[in-house]
Amino acid sequence: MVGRVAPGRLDLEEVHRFPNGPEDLDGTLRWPIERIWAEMLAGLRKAAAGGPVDAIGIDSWAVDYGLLDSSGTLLGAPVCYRDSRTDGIRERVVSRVGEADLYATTGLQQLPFNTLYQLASEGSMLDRAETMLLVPDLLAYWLTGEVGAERTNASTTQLYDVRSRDWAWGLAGNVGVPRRILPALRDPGAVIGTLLPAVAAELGLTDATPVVAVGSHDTASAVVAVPFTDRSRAAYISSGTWSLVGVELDEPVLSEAARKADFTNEGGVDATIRFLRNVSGLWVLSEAVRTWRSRGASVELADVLAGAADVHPLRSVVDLEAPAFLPPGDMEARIAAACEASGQPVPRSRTEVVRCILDSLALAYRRAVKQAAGLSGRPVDVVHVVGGGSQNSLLCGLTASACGVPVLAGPVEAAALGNVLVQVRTLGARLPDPAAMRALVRQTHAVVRYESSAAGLGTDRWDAAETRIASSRSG
Ligand code: LRH
Repeated sequence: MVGRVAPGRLDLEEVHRFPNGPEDLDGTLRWPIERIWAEMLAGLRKAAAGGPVDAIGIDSWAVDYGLLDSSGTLLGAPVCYRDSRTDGIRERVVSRVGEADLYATTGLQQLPFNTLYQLASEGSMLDRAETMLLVPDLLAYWLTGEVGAERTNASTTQLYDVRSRDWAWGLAGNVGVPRRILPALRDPGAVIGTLLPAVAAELGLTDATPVVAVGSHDTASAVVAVPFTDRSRAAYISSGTWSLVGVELDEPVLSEAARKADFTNEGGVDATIRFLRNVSGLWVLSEAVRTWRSRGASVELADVLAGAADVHPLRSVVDLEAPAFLPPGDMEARIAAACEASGQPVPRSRTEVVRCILDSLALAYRRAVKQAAGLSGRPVDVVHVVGGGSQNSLLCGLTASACGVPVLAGPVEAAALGNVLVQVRTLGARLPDPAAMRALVRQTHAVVRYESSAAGLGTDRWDAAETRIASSRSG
């Protein structure tokens, strides 16, 4: 994405896009990092061909990393968090360090794939590792030769102390993560370095081009671009492969209730706290579509979504946060199994499957928005939806209905906007804080409003749907 920013102007131009997904290499799900790197360079070359590039910023999904040896060589392509290597590891680590202590230090949701658990599954590989670099930090290292850990993404590792804002050294020692592999932390807005001469030459850019640390966790960048008018009365949903549902705070919430609700306190840009829950996302829908296509069906997303709008609402709902929906595979079959287990009708057609996914997502959003409000003591008058899901009008309408408040949908490319906004501030733009950045987003990007009455479903319908899956959730 090329961003162009000036007073009253904030544009994005998509110059290059490529598909990305984990690949099964020798029985392990890994990211094709060499291809990601090559595609990233291809995109930068196209950007450079279009005019001067003042700076570069990288954000990506969280938690995954590459290990480098002492010569700076990558020890294998990063393993994808959806790989089964972490099965059972969380339980082992938690029994050793204690769940309450873990939460008091890191304030993090217990996702089985947190970096802490991935590292704990590495075994002797850690002996060979000199440095661990999260994916955006790894790509920035290849661009600049500089090693470091950007703070918003470091905060997702469960190895970061949310109060001292340093690595959780004691915890790392306790679980056998060597001190040396955790690099120095850097703040969003810092200049990481300039392009290595060879890279600059290959891209057609000057080697004075700075690479800026942005909110390198995609969700942190997306939250920067949520067009809040009053963040103290609003929740956000960053809706893409995952859905991150929460509120922005100045201080973490580390209460027992927050721990039990499994809420996370991730670090945001400008030392804010992203108090949120990671509640599954459109991954389940995209995997369902991928599976249908792999069996020869010609399925267009727009068609199944249009069909799903006419399906009887809330007929069957499932707990999309269940571990069964994490790995790649046949989502229709998993949904059928979950419906059977909870005594609900099994969706019979593709549109019924899609409707079940969207109803279930809206139900999960409702739960998380209510919890975010209750646990933070904040009222929620409006829910902002950003990311790919903001273009899904059926999902947005259902979300407004489920949450009982209006939804403001957009911008769709929130992460790219937040990324660019932090870069231009470093370059000198007068955007002193996220509020100023959000004012510019509001001025330049329209949102679509969905009323809570739009789907014609009352609170009682959502309550009843919740009851149907409550037993599977508590079990
Ligand atoms: C969203 C995201 C999310 C993480 C997950 C691994 O893209 O970064 O915030 O939990 O990917």
